[in-house]
Amino acid sequence: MKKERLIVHVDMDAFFASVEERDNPAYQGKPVVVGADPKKGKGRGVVSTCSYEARKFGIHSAMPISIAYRKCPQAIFLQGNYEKYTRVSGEIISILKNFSPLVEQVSIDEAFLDISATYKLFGTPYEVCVAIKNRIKKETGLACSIGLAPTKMSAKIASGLRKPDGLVEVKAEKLIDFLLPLDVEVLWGIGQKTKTILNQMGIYTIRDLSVRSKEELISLFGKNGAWFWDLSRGIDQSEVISEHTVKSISNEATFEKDIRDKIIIEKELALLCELVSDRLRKEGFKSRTITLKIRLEGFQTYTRAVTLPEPTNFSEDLIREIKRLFENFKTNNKRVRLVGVRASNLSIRDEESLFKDENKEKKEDVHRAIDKIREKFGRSSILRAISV
Ligand code: TTP
Ligand code: MG
Repeated sequence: MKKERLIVHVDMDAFFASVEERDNPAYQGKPVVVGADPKKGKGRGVVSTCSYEARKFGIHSAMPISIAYRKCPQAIFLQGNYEKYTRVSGEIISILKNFSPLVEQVSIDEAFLDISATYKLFGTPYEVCVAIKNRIKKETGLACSIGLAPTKMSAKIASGLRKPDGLVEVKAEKLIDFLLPLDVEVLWGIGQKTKTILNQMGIYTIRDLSVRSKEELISLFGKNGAWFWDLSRGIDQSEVISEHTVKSISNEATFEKDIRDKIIIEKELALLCELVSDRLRKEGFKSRTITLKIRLEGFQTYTRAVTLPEPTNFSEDLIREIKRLFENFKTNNKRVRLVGVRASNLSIRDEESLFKDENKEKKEDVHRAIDKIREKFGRSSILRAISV
């Protein structure tokens, strides 16, 4: 069984218009339309977005600006500042990264987070969402809506349900009940064309779809049919892909000249272990598989790996394991040209019950303190004896 996931979808409310209102208090509470210049009703182009106040007049994104003008000539029409919105978007993503390293930005104003491994640091999953909303409000002055659910698709649907300033949680045991009454078009991949075909078959809601056989859907829509069938039952394994979903962290060094002296090689390896464990801690990971890479004179390259019973990001663990791998490696009296250390099989730092082990926690505190000192004074200020 796959572990239950907690996915958050954040979508800013009336994004461009809200930024404009924030920066021009005189606009607040008024209908604000961002888009093409209406030129007193003769303008061409469309509405990018509008404030919720303007939506009361029937104005919406992608509507011709001339129609928007006709519906509400007294609205504040702005051409917008894309550079500014991009900057604010970046600020929001930075805020989100405080709550999980797994953040996937999907458009200028929306992102997914996988908080399965990190929510305990902040309270319940619901409390994480409240904290995200508060922090975005406090730091950017803007409101967002959030969906919290076991899958990406349902989180996205949930965030749209109580806009603006909404927060909707769909618990795993309620996922099917949540999906069944919804219109089929909310399912990912169902556009106007597919919807029309489904409607012709008498399928309007997800419930209608879920009672059809998988084979029937496959015969109609090919591979997509299987995907629709899964989605209608809440099955959606798609993962939150952060910009750099890191698979491994490694550092290597080439000696200025090929080396035979084991002490020098061990010193270099210890330094590489320090660098790798620094990066693991900084990026919030622990690793279970540590790999030694050795290139000998003549360019033959070898790797030796060990998988640990428990993940770690402590440099002394890496140094111990790498040292052992190196001791068991036969150089056949050849000189070494390059060495490398790789940490893979990564998990997010707080995934395991790290708070249960007091000793471990203290050790982590020490490492964090060392990291801080290094940040301040440079990495050479504290190095374990062997790598000095
Ligand atoms: P959306 O999130 O779709 O809309 P929104 O944030 O304005 O409003 P909502 O509260 O419903 O989420 O899009 C985000 C921004 O992208 C929006 O502020 C402007 C821009 N955009 C366009 O320029 N053209 C469009 O057709 C749409 C849909 C959005
Ligand atoms: Mg939005």
